[in-house]
Amino acid sequence: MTSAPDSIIHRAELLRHWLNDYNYQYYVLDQPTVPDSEYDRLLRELIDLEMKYPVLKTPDSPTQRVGAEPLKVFPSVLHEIPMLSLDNAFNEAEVIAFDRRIHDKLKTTTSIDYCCEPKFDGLAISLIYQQGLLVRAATRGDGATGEEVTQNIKTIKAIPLKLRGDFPAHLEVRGEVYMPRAGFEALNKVALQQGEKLFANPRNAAAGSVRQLNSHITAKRRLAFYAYDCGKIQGLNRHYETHHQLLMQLHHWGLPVVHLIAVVQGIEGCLQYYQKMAALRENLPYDIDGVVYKVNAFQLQQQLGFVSRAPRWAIAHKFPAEEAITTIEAVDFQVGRTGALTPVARLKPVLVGGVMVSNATLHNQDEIVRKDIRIGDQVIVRRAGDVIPEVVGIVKQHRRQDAKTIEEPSRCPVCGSHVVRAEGEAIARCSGGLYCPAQRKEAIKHFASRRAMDIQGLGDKLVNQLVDVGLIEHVDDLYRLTVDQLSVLERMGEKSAEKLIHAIEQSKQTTFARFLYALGIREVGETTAQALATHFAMLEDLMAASPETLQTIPDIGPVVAQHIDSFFHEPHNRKIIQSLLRYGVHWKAKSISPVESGPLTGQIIVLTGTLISLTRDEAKEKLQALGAKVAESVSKNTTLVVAGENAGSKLTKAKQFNIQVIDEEDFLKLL
Ligand code: 9MJ
Repeated sequence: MTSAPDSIIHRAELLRHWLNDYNYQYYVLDQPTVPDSEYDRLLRELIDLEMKYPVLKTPDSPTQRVGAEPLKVFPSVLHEIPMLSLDNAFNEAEVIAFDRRIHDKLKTTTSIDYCCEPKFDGLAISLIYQQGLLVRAATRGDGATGEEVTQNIKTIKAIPLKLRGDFPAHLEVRGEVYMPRAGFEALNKVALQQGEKLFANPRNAAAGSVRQLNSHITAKRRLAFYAYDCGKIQGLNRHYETHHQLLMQLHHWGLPVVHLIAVVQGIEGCLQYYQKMAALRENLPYDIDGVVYKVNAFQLQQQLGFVSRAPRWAIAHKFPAEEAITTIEAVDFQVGRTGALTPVARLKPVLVGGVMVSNATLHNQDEIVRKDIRIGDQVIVRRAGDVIPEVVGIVKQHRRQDAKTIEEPSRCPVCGSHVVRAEGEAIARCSGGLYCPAQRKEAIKHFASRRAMDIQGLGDKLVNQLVDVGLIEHVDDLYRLTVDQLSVLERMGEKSAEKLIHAIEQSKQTTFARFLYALGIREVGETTAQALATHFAMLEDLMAASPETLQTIPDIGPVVAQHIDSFFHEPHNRKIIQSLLRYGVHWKAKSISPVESGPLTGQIIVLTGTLISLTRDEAKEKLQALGAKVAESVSKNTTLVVAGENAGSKLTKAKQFNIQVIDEEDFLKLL
């Protein structure tokens, strides 16, 4: 490569420095110092220099933002620390309950300081900076794995390619990529002129732009970014005590942080902040769909921890949902995975908060009766965030004479089986079970879904098609499919068939929790599946567990325990599970110690009796995180026994073997 004369090297350095500075002044400080034309002129000069002397290109050069060769797919990447979502509160009572839970958990009555932030309606992104350079950007994905979108993210001028000041060696910044309203309107205006499909709202436009395989297209979209959190940080030379301090530091490192953040005292302060933002909302240059409250002190955040996929120390307080009025043209009953019949209103299409809505749920027959909804009625339709739109009520004064009452069918609209409704239940169900093609289809869709077995490319339409032509009946049949069978399907070439077979093959390697979730046991969602997978070392143990044993697991009550028990007692389900395992569905056996080394490495600890301050599972997790192995029974290899209240035979045995025994107080000290 041709080396450049010193004067040129120097000029390129200067240009990079100026351009990066102008960007920072414009996007982070919100104080532009030069006109756009000057920026463009300098950028052009740098591009020309780099074209002539490619050695001059550096990863943080502003020219690196313009886009690269189109990608075929986004590589998937594992987040260093899972990216959490936020719990939602839809009214003041839920916010007050959140604050109360925090006080209860912290056992305090003094008011908590909260950091309040606007809630952006965009796409959550993780940015990794190493030695100050942006090296990786990824979407949140399912929280554990996301899609790598570095090249696209580099086109967003608000995101620094290089950090400023005294940055740590490794920094993961988290925030939201969003599309300001002006950018959104401009985009749709062009789309309209060119007869292309319009984006429904700025959120979809932002997500669609970031997930573009061609980064030249992303570069043309007017995207912006605000940072609101950090993931892993290494090599930090000072300590931060609060979330707000960290946000200020992010700002100093050159990241945009919204100026509307505020630290307030107590929940009263939060509610005042909410009112202020609700009043400001309309005049902001971007959409916000609520505000976020975060416990400000990191020490308290740590004590509060997480539940499922959200932190206990934060909540999103959503603005009220958007509503519109339209007419119900018809009502259909949809059959779900568990046979539940859901009435769905077919509406005259209407825009609700920027999204065209033509279907809305009526929930169940009791709701229809309670709200006195009839076909032909004018109704209020509401949508909030990503949830399915619902019919809230009717406009009574517009009731037409010929409005028709809605009858719940007595037979399943899909398979003709009897519809039954259990005593006291609001939900009517098709009694066809797996005889009913609708239930089978839904079970297979659920099995294949992203959070379950994650069979990429096996969408709803394809499942319907496969069941309709009789290629599959149950989930295990998926693993019998061949390329030849698939290729004859409509709109399925050999290439796509091969791809799907490959994806099905790949899905065989899964996790215990995903597998349990995929089975579609009633009321076993991801959290319960995870709790079951944590509790039981092996599937056989779970299948043999009694409802009583199941109820000892956190969050599993008598109803869920009964559903799990019935599921595993049903011969048909056992057969399908066996068949899945025979086809090679597998997961890594639970390692007793997930941590390779820690202060308790080498220790084999047994927990017995009742612990007061934490559950058995929490204690186990904590010990494992410190490197210990946690065993179920006392043996000669046991190094320590933790005895809670009413400890029994394990304690006796420990004494027999002369093994050290500690009580709960000492155990907490040990942790
Ligand atoms: C948004 N969307 O504006 C968080 N968010 O914090 C803000 N999201 C968040 N914070 C932790 N302001 C997880 C998500």
